[in-house]
Amino acid sequence: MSHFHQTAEMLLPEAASTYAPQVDRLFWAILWITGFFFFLVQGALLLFVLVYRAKPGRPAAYLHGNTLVEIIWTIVPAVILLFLTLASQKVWAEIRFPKQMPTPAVQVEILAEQFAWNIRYPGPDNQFNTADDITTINQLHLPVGEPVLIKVLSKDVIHSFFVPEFRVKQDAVPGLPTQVWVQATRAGQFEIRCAELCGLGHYRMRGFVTTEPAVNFQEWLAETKANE
Ligand SMILES: [Cu+2]
Repeated sequence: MSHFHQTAEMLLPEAASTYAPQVDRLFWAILWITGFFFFLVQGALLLFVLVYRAKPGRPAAYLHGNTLVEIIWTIVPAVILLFLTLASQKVWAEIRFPKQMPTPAVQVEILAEQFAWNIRYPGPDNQFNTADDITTINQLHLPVGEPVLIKVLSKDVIHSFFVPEFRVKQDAVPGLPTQVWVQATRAGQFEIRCAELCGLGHYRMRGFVTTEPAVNFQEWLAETKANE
């Protein structure tokens, strides 16, 4: 890997989900394109301000417009935007379209409330809200290498479930259950940050994600159940 790429990757949180690299590629593509045009336009602006500034004896020019130039500066951004839309759409569909979500190995429900994350696993019967459910507060454990379906709910106001390393950010809206899926690619410890200002305690609405081998995950579930 080149030195540049190492430096660039340090600007983003580490990638810990299967689709994180695709999201990052889009991010960099958009940043490079918009960055290039930003400097191009600002440079031209500066140049024009200097070159065409008021000078004694030089009358202001009257320009009615230039159809050719206008067509070019409309078509070029349109083509770029179309390209970005198509590229984004593919990734978006893979991550967010329920029909394209992989069959989950594990399901978990996350109920946000001021100011905590209530986490619920369905237990052996795979049904939520039954006696064998396993519940925790602010402690989300996931097995590495297995698709997990996360149901996102809210008890009170709008929160947002955000795990930067997974490249997942999903609003938790009262009355509107939503779902995301994630497959962790490495074992580690990450944070859930609430990404929607949800009240005075918003700053301390923090959860913890532990990704671990499936065996350890199952052990943790059993332990958590036993300690309930
Ligand atoms: Cu919140």
